Amino acid sequence: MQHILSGAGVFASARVLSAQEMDMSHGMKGTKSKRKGGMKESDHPHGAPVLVETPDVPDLPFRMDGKVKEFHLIAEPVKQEIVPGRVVDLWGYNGSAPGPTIQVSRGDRVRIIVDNHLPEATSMHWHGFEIPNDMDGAPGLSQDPIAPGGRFVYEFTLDQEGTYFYHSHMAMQEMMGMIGAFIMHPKESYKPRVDKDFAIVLQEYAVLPNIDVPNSMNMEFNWLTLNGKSGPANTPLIVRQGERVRIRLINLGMDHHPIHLHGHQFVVTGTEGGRQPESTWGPGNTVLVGVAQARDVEFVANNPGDWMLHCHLPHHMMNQMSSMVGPMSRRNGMSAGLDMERGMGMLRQGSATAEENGPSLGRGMGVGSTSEQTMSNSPLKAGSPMQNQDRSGTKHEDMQGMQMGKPDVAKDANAVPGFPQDAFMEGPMMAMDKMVDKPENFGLRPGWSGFMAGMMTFVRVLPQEQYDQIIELRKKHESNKPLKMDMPGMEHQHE
Ligand SMILES: [Cu+2]
Repeated sequence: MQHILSGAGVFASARVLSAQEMDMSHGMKGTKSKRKGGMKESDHPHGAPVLVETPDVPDLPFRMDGKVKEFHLIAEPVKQEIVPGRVVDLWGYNGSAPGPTIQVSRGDRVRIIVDNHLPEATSMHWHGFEIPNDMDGAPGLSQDPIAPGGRFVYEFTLDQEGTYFYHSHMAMQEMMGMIGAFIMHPKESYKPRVDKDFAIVLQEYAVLPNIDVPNSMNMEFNWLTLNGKSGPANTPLIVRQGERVRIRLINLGMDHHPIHLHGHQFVVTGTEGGRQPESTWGPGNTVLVGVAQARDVEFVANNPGDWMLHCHLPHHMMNQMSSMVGPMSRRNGMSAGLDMERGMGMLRQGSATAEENGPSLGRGMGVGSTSEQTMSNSPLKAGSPMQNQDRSGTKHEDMQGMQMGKPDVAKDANAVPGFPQDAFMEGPMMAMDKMVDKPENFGLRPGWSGFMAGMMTFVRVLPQEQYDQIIELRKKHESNKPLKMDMPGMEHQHE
C-alpha cells in the first residue's frame, strides 16, 4: 500500500504545480492543446516536440524549485499484473515496473530525489548521461550504495537529447524490473516532425512454477514484457493514418530483441547515444535492440489497419512457456528420463527462492514433466478441465473471460509427427478479448487476443473516423484516471 500512498502524494504536488504553471504551460487536461489552440507554429519554426506517451506506464510528475525540475523516485517492491490474473512480485519505482517515464528538455537543471524502500541497498544509474562523476550512481565507484530506508539526491544539468533511461546498477535488481525511460527532448522538434512519439521498455522474467517472484538467476525466460505487460494485455499504439510516428525502444534484460513492425518500413533515427544523422537512415522493418541499448524508429503510418509490433524471437512470442508441445501432448502421457527437478537442477520441495532452500541453478523452465507421474495435456478440447481453473487446479466458475473456443484441428492431426505446436497455445482457446477490453482495443476482430502473447503489441493506423471514435472512448475512460503531466514548452500528442 505504501507505494500507492506515496504515489498519491507525488500526484498531488504535481497537480498544484500544474496550476502554478498554467501561464508557462499551455493547457491542462480537459483543455488539452491542439495544434490550433496551443503553441502556435510561429512560436517554434519547427514546432514544439510532442510529449512521449509510454503505453501502460505513467509519467513521473515534477515540481519546479526555482529553475530546477524536481522529481521524486521511490525504489520499492511492486505487484505488477503482466496479463489478467498473473500478478508478479517485481521491484520497480513508484508502484510501476518499469518505473515511470521522466521527460525533460535539453538544458534543464534536474534534481531527482531517490528514496530506497527496498529491504537492501540499491543504486541509481543514469544510463548514457554526461554528468559529473559523483552523480553517475555507480555503486562503490562513485558513491556508496543507497541503504535501505536511505535517500540520495541527484542533481545535474542535461545538455543532451535523445532516448535515455535510468536503472538500478545492481545486476539482480535489474532483472527484477528496475528500469525506467528518461526522455531528453530537443528544444525544437526534429525535421521531419513526428505527430506521435511512443516509448516502450523491453523486459523479461523467469517466473518458475508455484511462485510469483522471478528467479533473477535464470538464463531463460517465460514472461516477456513491453512496458510491464505481455500480449494481449498491452495497450496498442493509436495513430491516425498519415501521421509520422516515432517509437523509442529500450532494452534491459538478458536477451537482445529484434523488434519487427508489420506493414511499414521505418528508419532508425536514434540510439542510446542520441539522434543519428539523416545520412545514416536506411529502410528496414526490424531493429535489433541489444541489451542496454535504445533505438528510435520513425515511419509514416500510411497503411491503414492493425499492425503487429513484436520481438521476432519465436520463444519471445509466448506466455508462460512450458514443455506442453510436441509428442508429450498427443500421447496418453509420457515419462521423462529424469524428473524435471533433477534433470534441470531444480529443487524437489518448495520454490526456487523458498526459505528452506537455496536458489536453484536450473537453466531451463522445464515445466510439466516428472518421473513420478506421466504428464499429458491430451486430449485437450474445448470445455476441458483446464477451463476456469487457477494454477492450483481449483475451479472458478466466476472467472469469466477466457473464451475457450474449439481449436481448428484436422481429424488425423495426431498422426502427424510434431503435432501439436500452436493448436493449444494460440487461437480460440487462448482468446480473452473481454479480459483485456479497453478503449484502444475497440473494433478489433473477435478472438484477436488469442494470437497475442509475449513481447507483442500492435500499431493501429486508423482513418480519421475510427481514430476519433477511439479517442472519444478513451476520454470517457480517462475521466477517472490521474491527471496527465504537463510540461512547459511541450505539446501533447494531437488528438
Ligand atoms: Cu525478444
